[in-house]
Amino acid sequence: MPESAGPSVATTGARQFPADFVWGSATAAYQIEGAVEEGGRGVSIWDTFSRTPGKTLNGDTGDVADDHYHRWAEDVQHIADLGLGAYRFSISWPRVQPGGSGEFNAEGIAFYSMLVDALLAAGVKPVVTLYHWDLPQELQDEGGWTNRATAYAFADYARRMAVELGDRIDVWTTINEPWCAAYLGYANGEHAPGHTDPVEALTAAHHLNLGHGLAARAIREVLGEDAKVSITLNLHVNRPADPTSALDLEAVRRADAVGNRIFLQPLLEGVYPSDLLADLAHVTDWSFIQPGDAELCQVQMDVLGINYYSTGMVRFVEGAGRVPEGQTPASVLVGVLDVEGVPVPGPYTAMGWNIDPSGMTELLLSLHARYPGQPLMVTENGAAFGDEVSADGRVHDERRVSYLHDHIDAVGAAIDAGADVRGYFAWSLLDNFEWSFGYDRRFGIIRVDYDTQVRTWKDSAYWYRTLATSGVLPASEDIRY
Ligand code: IFM
Repeated sequence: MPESAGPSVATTGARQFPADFVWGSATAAYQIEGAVEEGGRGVSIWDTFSRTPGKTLNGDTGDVADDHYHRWAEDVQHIADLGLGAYRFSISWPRVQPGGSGEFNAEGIAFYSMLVDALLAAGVKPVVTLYHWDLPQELQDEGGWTNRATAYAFADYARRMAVELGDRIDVWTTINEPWCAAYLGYANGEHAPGHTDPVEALTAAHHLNLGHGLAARAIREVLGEDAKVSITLNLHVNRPADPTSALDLEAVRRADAVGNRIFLQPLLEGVYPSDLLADLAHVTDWSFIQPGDAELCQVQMDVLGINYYSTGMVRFVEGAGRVPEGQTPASVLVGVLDVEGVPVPGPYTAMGWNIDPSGMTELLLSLHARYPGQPLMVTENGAAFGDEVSADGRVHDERRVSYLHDHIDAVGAAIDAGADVRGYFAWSLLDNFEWSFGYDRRFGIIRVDYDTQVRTWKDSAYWYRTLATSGVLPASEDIRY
């Protein structure tokens, strides 16, 4: 059990956040729950994908993960002990509706109801994500997100969750990172369902946008206009390899259109960008976007969730284009756009992602400039490092503390410059199943021993507690056990 927070932090010269700023941490169902064959849960595309040889590092699956399905009470206690105001988690669609349509599963719904009640009893606001990539396999068998019907099935599921969990949820986030679901899932095959077809990916991107609009409307039909709805996007900060090159600046525009504005513009403006449609006219006729769809994608959002980890760099290369090994691609469709990802200078995290807090400020301010009235929330930010347990039994993850410090400072800088940022969620509460990287990459501020399931607070958890309970950014060295 963690020791007490101790005296409050000295405030001289330290960055102070607004009193109502929300400090939270985030997880996702498939990454932590385990118990994939318990409680009436159906099969998800990640069960299928991770059990397919060669798809994940070491053949890891989410079968057990952090065993959160059984240890949820302990995990809620950690959240409370951290002094967090909110907890962002996702609902496993196949746990509450095993086939993705038709019958709902009372046992699955009861699990989330219990979790929500426990959070509220601990004074923690539940921030729910309805889709964090674990599509029911039965829907994938019908085409998954390339099938327009999936967007409507998603809205039905959202409606039922609104009925079941009702006003106990603080923020309803429809979808986490549709970019990953569409492009990593359907274009480069790195994520479930593992397809490699650019047109499928663009179709999926549209149906995810549509699913968001339909689901948000369904939630508000059940709970009224005051229900807070949101979506979480992983937007890309793309920089030109040569800032003086008109062609490289053109590459940035193309990568921005296919990576960012394909989501932002329908969701926030009710239109698809005309430059995007033209850029990819040689790949698709976009006939999967039906008249009136773009307008349906747009709903007024109480908060726009932003996940930020690193920056990207691109250049224009006629007729070619590959994303460098180990780099986060500016877009997995860059190849068909004569855009090439360029290695970004380090330092790097264990994911191979460059560490650049200035991108956080830049992204928040660019969103504020484009959508001045739109409140923002950083729904994920964090870093994987090769953490070790030291001889003293502690995990001295100073690189993670420093990463969090610098990025939260960058959020503060954006607020100072006028961005309306309402909260910050550290990714992740716990070490967990990092998708195709399995358990090899640890993002948690709490360590999980996967043999014993023992949770151990890393130094970053102690540091984050000081911040969450004071609202003042502690120095990176300020670890209070
Ligand atoms: O673990 C993921 C999470 O599921 C979605 N956003 C990025 C994280 C780190 O890769």
